[in-house]
Amino acid sequence: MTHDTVITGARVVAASGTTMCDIGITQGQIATLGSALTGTEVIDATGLIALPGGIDSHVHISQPSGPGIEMADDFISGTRAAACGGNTTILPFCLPEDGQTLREAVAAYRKKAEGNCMTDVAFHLIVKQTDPVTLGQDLPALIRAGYTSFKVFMTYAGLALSDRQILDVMAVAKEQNAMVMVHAENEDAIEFLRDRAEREGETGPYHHATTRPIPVEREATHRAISLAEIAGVPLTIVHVSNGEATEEIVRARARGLTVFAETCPQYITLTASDLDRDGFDGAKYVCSPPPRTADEWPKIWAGIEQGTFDLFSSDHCPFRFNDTAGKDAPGARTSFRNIPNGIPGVETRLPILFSEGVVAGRLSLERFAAITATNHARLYGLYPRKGAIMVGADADITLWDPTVTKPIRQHDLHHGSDYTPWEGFEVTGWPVRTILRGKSVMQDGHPVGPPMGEHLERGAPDVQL
Ligand code: DUC
Ligand code: ZN
Ligand code: ZN
Repeated sequence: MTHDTVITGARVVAASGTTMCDIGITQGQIATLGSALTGTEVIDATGLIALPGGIDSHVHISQPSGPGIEMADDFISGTRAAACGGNTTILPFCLPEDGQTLREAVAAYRKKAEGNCMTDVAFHLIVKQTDPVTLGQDLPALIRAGYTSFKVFMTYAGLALSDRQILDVMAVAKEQNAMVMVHAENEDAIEFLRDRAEREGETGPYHHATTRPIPVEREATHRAISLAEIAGVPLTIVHVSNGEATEEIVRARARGLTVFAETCPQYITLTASDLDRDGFDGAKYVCSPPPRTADEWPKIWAGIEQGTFDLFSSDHCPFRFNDTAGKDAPGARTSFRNIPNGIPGVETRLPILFSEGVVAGRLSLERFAAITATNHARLYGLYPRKGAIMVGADADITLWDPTVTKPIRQHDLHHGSDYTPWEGFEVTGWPVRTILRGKSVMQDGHPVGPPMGEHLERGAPDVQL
């Protein structure tokens, strides 16, 4: 059988293990893994590593961010950056505007994505209200239509849900078989600390970090787990930043609870001191939970290596720095409260983990594939179509050159932000080709081809990782 495309010469990180083989692709799917395959197009990948295309299950794109504030990425630039960073699927969050129903928000978000994506996409929902229409009609209908995961917040005025509301939402997840993702930080504790900091004149970007200390996250993590236990649902704790919150997850699992956990590059490479950089530069690092001290990095690494963390995502939440619609928002220089919250990272997530994890000898290629692609596909209902190199799956493959060493530079990136928090951070290993359903969407650092990304149908979460 002649294939449409054959990739030859690569070390292939397949679902069945890592092996030297050819990959035969026909009609956008992996048709054969074997030797001496033939194809109309032949991609010589000698010296390269073929990994499943990255799935970044935590990104924010074109998300409503408050009056006068604009996210730096829409679907065009966000998925372009994702593809250039070795990703083939991303899952952004659909957040209703004030006054919009969840169903209206999903319809509008679908429209924004349509025809504009260089990767495939699927949406999580954000549940910010618990009225009878949302919980009784919209949310169940959307879950049944394949929006099988949603995020709830324990912080932020206008987004934070009370414990009772979280339980009510979890009850819907249980009934409809959806995954609840939790942003775990204690809003009242943050408000107390913010008010005190402002009274004492501690208003610079650094105090974003001092007013969201580790106990704020540890307590909320414990509470979220307890609420999920009471409701009888699995849950995912997103963007875990420190060792104490990680311990809560380890303890919960030891009690037999089904808890999944996600961490991100910022929690193994950045510190709160970055928020204390000269002038207003610290604003470039304002995200929640905030980066901690370097003492926390080995604790997060231990969680990555030992399997506490199932997911390694970017939490890409991009704003421009030199922009009054971004980090330089009105009032941002007089109080950290007004600095838009989030950092760009969809294009740098995989190179940072490859370099710091695989090249540094902390992670096997198989574990890298699991926490950057396979587990995301399983947990969010995209497996076996997505997330692994195996016969019958979509031909979503990223070719890596493990020998390239270079500093990360804003100049080389494709996101809409005007900076990267990792400027000058040196990495070894870089994706040189991203293949989506058999077609190259990035080659040698440049986006190629038309935006062929599709919105994906999703199934129920697979909680047997
Ligand atoms: N939570 C996120 O998941 N992303 C950005 C900001 C936030 O609080
Ligand atoms: Zn969050
Ligand atoms: Zn996020």
